[in-house]
Amino acid sequence: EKTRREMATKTTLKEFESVFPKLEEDLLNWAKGYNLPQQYLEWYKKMNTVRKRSGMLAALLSLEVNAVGGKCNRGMSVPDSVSLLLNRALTEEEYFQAATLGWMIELLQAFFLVSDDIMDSSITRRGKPCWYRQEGVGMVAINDAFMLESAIYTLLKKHFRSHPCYVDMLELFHEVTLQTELGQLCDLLTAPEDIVNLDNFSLEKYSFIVIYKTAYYSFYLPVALALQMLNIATPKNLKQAEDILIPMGEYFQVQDDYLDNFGLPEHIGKIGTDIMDNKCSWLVNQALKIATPEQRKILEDHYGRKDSAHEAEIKKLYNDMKLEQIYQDFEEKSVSSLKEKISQIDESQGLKKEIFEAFLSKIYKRSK
Ligand code: GPP
Ligand code: MG
Ligand code: MG
Ligand code: MG
Repeated sequence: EKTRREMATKTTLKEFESVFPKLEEDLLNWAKGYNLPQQYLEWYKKMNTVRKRSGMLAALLSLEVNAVGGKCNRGMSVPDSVSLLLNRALTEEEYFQAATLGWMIELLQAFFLVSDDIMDSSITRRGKPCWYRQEGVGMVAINDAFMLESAIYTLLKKHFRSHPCYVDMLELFHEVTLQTELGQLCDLLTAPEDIVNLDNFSLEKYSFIVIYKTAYYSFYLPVALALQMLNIATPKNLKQAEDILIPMGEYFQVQDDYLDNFGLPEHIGKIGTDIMDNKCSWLVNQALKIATPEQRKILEDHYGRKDSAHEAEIKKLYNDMKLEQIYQDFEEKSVSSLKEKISQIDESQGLKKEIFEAFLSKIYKRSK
């Protein structure tokens, strides 16, 4: 007899990616409907010659650029969650619907990352120059980001217009986008460019920032969409999901902050910028918590300066302060508290513990 896990087969990146060309075609047809000049459509067909410049196409390609090297964890978790909720493998039609919702999360993510890299003056993303730094792109990237966002609603309308939860899905995307923007606002306002004031940082602020800028769209959104797709979302099960996915998303962003300094660019595909960007990162908050007066002075003299010699002083301090060990202890504590929360889930509301276990096992001890 097959176990539940075998029946509820997990999607693969290849399978998930195979859905994208169909959605890309929908978006292209939509652009055609607006009489997008023929030359762009032809360029688009040629693909490799188009890389740059034209808004819609660059935006689509920027997604491809981002998606191909990406893990697609957020997107793939929609079909996986739907399958676990149904306790069986999906039909072709169900898989397509769930993967389409997953791709909409990937579009949202692409919209955020293209924008975030401009705001953070980042250098690389997924092992390549950030989109705004690619030749011929520049500030067209801002418009590309807007178009990536618009593509979500084009696809939602095309594929879910007559779904009973269409309005709920629409509202969910709008709300999660606003939540992410609020988190990003606080992230940026706690990191002014030329004023370093360490008193501005705190773990309370940190927690607000990361819950909003990361946890809602990365963790809550996929599960909420899976419930809505199956038309079984209720205020109660959405709240249950939120209560566990938000702390999990917080832990995920702590990992991101840790990897910004301690990760290898070859693994994480990006070069850390948090120290130079004066970010209210988990690491600087930990350092401030245990710093001696001398160590605090080092932080004051070198944090948040756009200069790699200053950055090196902070990196050295983080090593001296054994932040790596503090992080590992935090990771173990977080994971056991998350496991405890998962074990207490009341499955009578339609949720399955395995959904959350799947999320956790994908991120535990991640190095990228
Ligand atoms: C991750 O922060 C947060 C986001 C990508 C959300 C951006 C939100 C917008 C409204 C644009 P990060 O800067 O630490 O991510 P990374 O390390 O990947 O640059
Ligand atoms: Mg960033
Ligand atoms: Mg950022
Ligand atoms: Mg980061």
